[in-house]
Amino acid sequence: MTGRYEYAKQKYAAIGVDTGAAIEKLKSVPISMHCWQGDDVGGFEGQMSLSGGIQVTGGYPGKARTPDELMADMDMALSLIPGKHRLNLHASYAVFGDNRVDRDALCPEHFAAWVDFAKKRGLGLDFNPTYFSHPKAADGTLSSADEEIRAFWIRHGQACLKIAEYFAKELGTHSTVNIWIPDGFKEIPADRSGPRARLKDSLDKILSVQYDKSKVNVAVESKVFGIGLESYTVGSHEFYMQYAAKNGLFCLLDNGHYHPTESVADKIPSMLLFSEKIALHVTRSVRWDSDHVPLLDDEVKGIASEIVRAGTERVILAMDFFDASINRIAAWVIGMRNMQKALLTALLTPHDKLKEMQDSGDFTAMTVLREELKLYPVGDVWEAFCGQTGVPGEDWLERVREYEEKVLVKRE
Ligand code: RNT
Ligand code: ZN
Repeated sequence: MTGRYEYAKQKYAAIGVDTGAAIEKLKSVPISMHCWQGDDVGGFEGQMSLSGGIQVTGGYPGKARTPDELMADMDMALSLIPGKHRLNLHASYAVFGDNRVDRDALCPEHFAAWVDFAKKRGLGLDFNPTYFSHPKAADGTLSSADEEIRAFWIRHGQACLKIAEYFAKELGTHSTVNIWIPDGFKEIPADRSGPRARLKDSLDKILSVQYDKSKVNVAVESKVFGIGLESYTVGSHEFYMQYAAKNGLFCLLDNGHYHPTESVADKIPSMLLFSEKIALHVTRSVRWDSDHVPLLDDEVKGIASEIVRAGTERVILAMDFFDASINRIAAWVIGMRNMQKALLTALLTPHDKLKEMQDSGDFTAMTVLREELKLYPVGDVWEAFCGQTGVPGEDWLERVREYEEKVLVKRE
């Protein structure tokens, strides 16, 4: 292996790329791993099935049913993912003792078990209010025309900011709160403006609570449409892009939420000319927001390239997929590692050289170098990165299989 890494190191050095620096950089890029891949976006409230125009398909055995099971599964996944990362929680994953409360009354104490978990592992926590899978979310949330419903969801958003503030304080690292709502219509609306005006007002009210803006980042996530909500989405891209810009929030781009020919990679450098930071949900974009596990494909590589060119600290990275048709732990590992492989590929690219070629109009040389690079030995650098961070290179599925036999299949 050392021999192969040495060869790769020299090969990259010849085009001005330092593999050691790339590995060190990759170690410093945290990705927020979403808890919801482990239990099909179920959460711990128990009473409702998934709603909000999103859907999980597949019936692979071994879904986590309790906080302990989910935490154990996340540990298993993290043991196979190189580097130090973060956890992304949804409000529906509150760990209640005897005092169950509704979403508008959630408090830090309901997430103490998660803080404890994160502290022991040195992980940061990010957060998401849950505006779906709830009886009051049947006909809209923050854009609802029913003022009582809307007020309930505003209180939920406010409660979530306080919880994220608690995460940041306890863990000594920032916390990103991402707001996504499913609100929309199956039928062509008669009024497109009213719901958006109400959403705007609701967001203003949520953000009007006192919270530590130096530690809590708020992001807003748009989408094109949801299942059963095909004709209109209140929180559209234009809506949130403008809202984020005006209010100093992060605009969050989920690459499953655009038309199939739109490129999120191309949006990143445009957005970053106007905002210091943006946030991403990385998924595999398969027509409707299907939430397949991300592959190491051109789309993810293109996104990673833009992140590296912009500076990795300017793009807040989170994953968002929920596939129940394959082993859920393997799904986490595949998705997270693919994002890292894409970042490594981008870190091993001589961007300055390529840029010079573009600026001087030498598109021949630019194309040749880029195409030759595709067969460079990135895999050997990846193996070295895995070795240095103490996780298996390619032979990790065995461990997932063992865990499946010992733990997962017994859950049915
Ligand atoms: C849904 C959004 C949103 C959710 C999570 C569970 O279309 O992508 O981010 O996937 O909040
Ligand atoms: Zn998303």
